[in-house]
Amino acid sequence: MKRFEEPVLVTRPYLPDLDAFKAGCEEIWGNRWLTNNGPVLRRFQGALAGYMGVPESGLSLFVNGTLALELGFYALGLSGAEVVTTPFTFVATSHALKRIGATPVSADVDPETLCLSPEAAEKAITPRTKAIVPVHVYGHPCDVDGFAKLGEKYGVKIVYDAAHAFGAGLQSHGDMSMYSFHPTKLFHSCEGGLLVFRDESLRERLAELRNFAIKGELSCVDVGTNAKMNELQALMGLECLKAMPGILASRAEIHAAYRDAFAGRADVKFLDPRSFPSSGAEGFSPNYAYCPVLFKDLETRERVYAELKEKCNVFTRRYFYPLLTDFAPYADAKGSCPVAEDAARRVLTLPTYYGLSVDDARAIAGNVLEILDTKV
Ligand code: T4K
Repeated sequence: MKRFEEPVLVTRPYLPDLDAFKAGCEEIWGNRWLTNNGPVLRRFQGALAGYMGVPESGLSLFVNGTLALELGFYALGLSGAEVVTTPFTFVATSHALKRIGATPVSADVDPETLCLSPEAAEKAITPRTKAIVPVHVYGHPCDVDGFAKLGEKYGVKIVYDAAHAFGAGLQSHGDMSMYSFHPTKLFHSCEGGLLVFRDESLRERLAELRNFAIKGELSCVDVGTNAKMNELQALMGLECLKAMPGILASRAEIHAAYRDAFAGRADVKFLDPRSFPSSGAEGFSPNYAYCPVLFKDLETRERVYAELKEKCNVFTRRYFYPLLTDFAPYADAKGSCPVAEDAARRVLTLPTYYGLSVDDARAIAGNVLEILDTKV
C-alpha cells in the first residue's frame, strides 16, 4: 500500500501563471475599478460567451454559484411554487429554492448517471409545479431530451444546476443553467457563478437583482441583493479559461487511469460518463469533473474512506452523503428516494485535479483494491 508523504486531497484548484495574474492586477490597479461591472468582468463575460458558443446577452456572472441559482430562480418567478429536484446534490441546489420561498420536492435519480430521473420527476409534478431542477451531477449529462419533453408537456421551466458541468458542452439545454466557479471545480474564479439562459430579456433583470435592484441613483425596483462578481475574481477566471484545454486533457488521463485500474472488478462500480444513454446529448463531451465509485455497501465504503485517510494519507470525499433528505430542513422527504439513498451510502469520490499525476491516480486505485482485497 502506498502512503503519500504529502496529503492527497480530493481536489486542488488550478492556479494560473502568477506573472500573468500580476500583470492583470497591474491593469486593475491602473483602472482603480474593483467591482460593479468593471472592464475585466466585461472581458471575462465576452471570453466565456466565446468559449461556450452562447451570445453574451444570454449570460450573467455572479459572486458565487449559490446566489446565481437563487437569483435565477427568483427571476423566473419560482417564489411560492413547487419545484421538482434531486436530493443527490450539494445542499445549495435546494437551499437556493427555499431561500426564495419555493418548495423543493425531491424525486429519485437514475441508477446509472445518479442524475434526476425524468420518470421520477414526472410523478412528482402537481398543478403547483412551475419548474424542474435537474443537476448534471459530477458533470454527468442528465437525460436532457426527457426533461425537454416534460417542460413542453407540463409547461414548466427546466433549470439545470450545472455547477459541475463547465466544459461539458451542455449549455444549449433547458431554460437556464448555472455553473459554479468555486475553486473545488475544474474551472474557477476564486468564487463565482454563471447563469446561461435562453430568454435574453432576463439579462437586465438579473443585472438589476445582483445589484440590490437599484436603478440609477433614484430608484429601487425590487428586493435585490449584492451578488456581483468583482474584478479580481474575473481576472482569475480569465486566466484559468486560457488553461481549459490542458485542464480537460489532464482530467481525462486521470479518469482513464482509474477506469483501467478498476476494469473487471465486480466490487467497484466506476462511473464512466461516456457510457450513459444520455451521453448522446447534443454538445456533450465529458469534463471528468469528479471520479466517483460505488462500493457494495456502506460498511465497505466507510472502510475504504477511513483506510485511505489513515494508512495512505489520501483524503477522498463522500459527495453526496449524507443525502439532502437526511438534513433537518428536508427530512420530510426522507425515505422517498431509494436509489439516491442507496448511492449516497456507497459512493466515494476519488482525488482528481490538474497536477495529480497519472501514476498517483494508479497508486490510489491500487490502494483501494488492496483495501478491498484485505480480509476483515
Ligand atoms: N450546486 C451544486 C451541485 C454544487 O456542488 C455546488 C457547490 C453549488 C450548487 C453551489 O456553488 P457555489 O456557491 O459553491 O459556487 C465544496 C464547495 O464549497 C462547493 O462549491 C461545492 N459545490 C461542494 C460540492 O464542495 P466542501 O465543503 O466539500 O469544500 P472543502 O472546503 O472541504 O474543499 C474540498 C477540498 O478541496 C478539500 O480537500 C480542500 C480542497 N481545497 C478547497 C479550497 C476551497 C483546496 O485545496 N483549495 C481551496 O481553495 O464544499
